[in-house]
Amino acid sequence: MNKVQLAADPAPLIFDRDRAALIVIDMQRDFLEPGGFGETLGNDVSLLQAAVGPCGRALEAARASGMLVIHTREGHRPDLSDAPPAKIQRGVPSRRIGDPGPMGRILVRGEPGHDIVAELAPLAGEVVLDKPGKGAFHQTDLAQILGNNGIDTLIVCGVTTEVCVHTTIREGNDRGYRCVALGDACASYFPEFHRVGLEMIKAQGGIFGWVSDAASFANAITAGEQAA
Ligand code: C5J
Repeated sequence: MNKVQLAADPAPLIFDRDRAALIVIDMQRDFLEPGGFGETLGNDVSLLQAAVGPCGRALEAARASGMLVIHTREGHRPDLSDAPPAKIQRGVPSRRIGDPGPMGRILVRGEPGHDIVAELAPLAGEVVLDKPGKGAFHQTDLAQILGNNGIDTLIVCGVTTEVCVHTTIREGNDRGYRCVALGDACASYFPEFHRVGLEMIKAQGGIFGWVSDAASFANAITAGEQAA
């Protein structure tokens, strides 16, 4: 048991470092770089850059402590057989899922846009989880992986705060995991949604979980290491 005390809202959280996983949600070129899925929806993708540095700090600390690291990627099979028509047809994007773009076909697995940004590239041996939906539990083997590793606490960062980060935290919370969002390591195309998304997680005594930040997480697991 490697007990860690994490500064968080609405209250500090004590967890076992050996039973925690860092989940980095969808830090993909399709969301963060011009010409990808995020921009086709009319968003200013530069707003997501704020999360890159803090995600990197959280990753560095998790790697140094030997914590389980999981990267997720939202995307679809090249034949789009796992993409719900309602998702493909929704809205009036400049390009739809599967259409060719400057980083390859939009939100399709194996295309350059589907890759995780270079700064946060997964290391050999880290789990890379492809998901067709917003939540990381939906139609994936995440629960199996977490169960096999004895995980009970999820430290979550990535993009976007109110969409895939929130959906994953809600899914994790309902499945009995302690879920912590690292606020500065999350970002949204809508700063107000980011702010309110984090508020929603920690409201009502932590209705979905806790909110902390990358530096507090790094300090906590490093301190846990020294005490171990
Ligand atoms: C979105 C995501 N925003 N990763 N996906 O469509 O949050």
